[in-house]
Amino acid sequence: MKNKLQILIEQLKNAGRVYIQPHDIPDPDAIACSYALKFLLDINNIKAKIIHVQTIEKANSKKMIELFDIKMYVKNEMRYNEDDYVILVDTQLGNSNITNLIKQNIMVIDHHEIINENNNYIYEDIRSNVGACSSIITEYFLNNKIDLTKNVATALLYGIMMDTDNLTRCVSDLDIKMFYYLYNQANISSIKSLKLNQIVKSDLIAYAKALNNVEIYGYLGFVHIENCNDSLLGTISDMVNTIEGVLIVIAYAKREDGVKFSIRSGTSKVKANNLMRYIMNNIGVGGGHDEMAGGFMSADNMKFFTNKQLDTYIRHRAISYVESKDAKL
Ligand SMILES: [Mn+2]
Repeated sequence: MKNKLQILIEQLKNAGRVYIQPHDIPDPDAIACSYALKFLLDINNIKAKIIHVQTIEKANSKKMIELFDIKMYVKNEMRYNEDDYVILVDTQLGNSNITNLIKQNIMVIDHHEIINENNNYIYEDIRSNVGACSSIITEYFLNNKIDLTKNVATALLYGIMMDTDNLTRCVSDLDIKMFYYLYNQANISSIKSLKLNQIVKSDLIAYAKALNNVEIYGYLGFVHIENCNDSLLGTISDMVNTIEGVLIVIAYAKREDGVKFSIRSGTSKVKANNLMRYIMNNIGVGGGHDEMAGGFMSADNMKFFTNKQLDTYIRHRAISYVESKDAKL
C-alpha cells in the first residue's frame, strides 16, 4: 500500500504548476511546513513555489525566512491554468485565514478541525488531533526514509515548539515522537536565535495597551485591543492566559472590516473551538482546536454594534456558554 507522501507525489506527476499555500498570515508552523514540503517535492522532481497572500507580520516568521533563505512569492505573480495545483498547508478551505485562489485541484495538509466535509479535495491529510502540522510533514520524511537537511529539521522542530507551546498545548503522541526525531538533527542555536526574534519593538505598545484593557471575571479574561495585527492578538491571548487564575481568554481586535478573535482555554470542560462558535452565533466564522481557536466577524454582519455593545455581547455569550458547561469549573 502506498503511504501519504507517495500518493501525493503520484497525483502531482502530471500537474502543471504546483503552488504551496500556507495561511494568509503564516506563522512558524505554516512556514516550516511549506519549506519542508517544497524540499520533499523538489527531490521528487516536482517544482513548486510557495505563495504568500499578505505581508508576513510575525517577527519570528520573518526571521525563519531569512535564516533558511526561503523563497516566497506574492500571489499577484501567480498564474493559474486548469492543470495547476494548490497545496494548502496548516489550513483548509472555509477557514477565516485563507484566500481561495483556484477552483479545482486543491490539496490539503492540515491539523485543524475539519470545517467542511464536501470540499472535493484532490488529496487530503487532515489530522485534527495533532498539535502541529510540522509533525505530519516530519512523518512524511520518516515513513519514506528521506534524510532531513539541518535547516529543514530545525524549521520543523521550531514549528512543533511554537504550535504546541513547547509540548504543553494540544500535544499528541505524534508530536512527541517527531519532536524527539528532529531534536538531534536540528540546529539548536538557530532555534535560540528565532526565540530571540519573536517580537518587534512596536509590539510592546500593543502589549501595553492590552495590559491596560484586561478585564477578569473569575477564571475568564477578556481583552479588547484596537488596531492590533492578527499574530499579536494570539500572543496577547497567550500572555493573558498566564495570569494566575485565568483559565479562559477571549481576546479580540476591532478593525475596519470586522472583529478578529483569539481564544485560549486551559480547561478540558470548555473547548476553545466550541466557545468560539458559540460567540459567533452564525454572525461570523470561527474554529480551531480544543485549547486555542480563532475567528472573524465581518463588519457587514455587525453594523448594529457599537464598541460598548460589542463588549457586552461578547461577555454575555462567553459567560453564558461557560456557565452552561460548569459554573465552578
Ligand atoms: Mn499549525
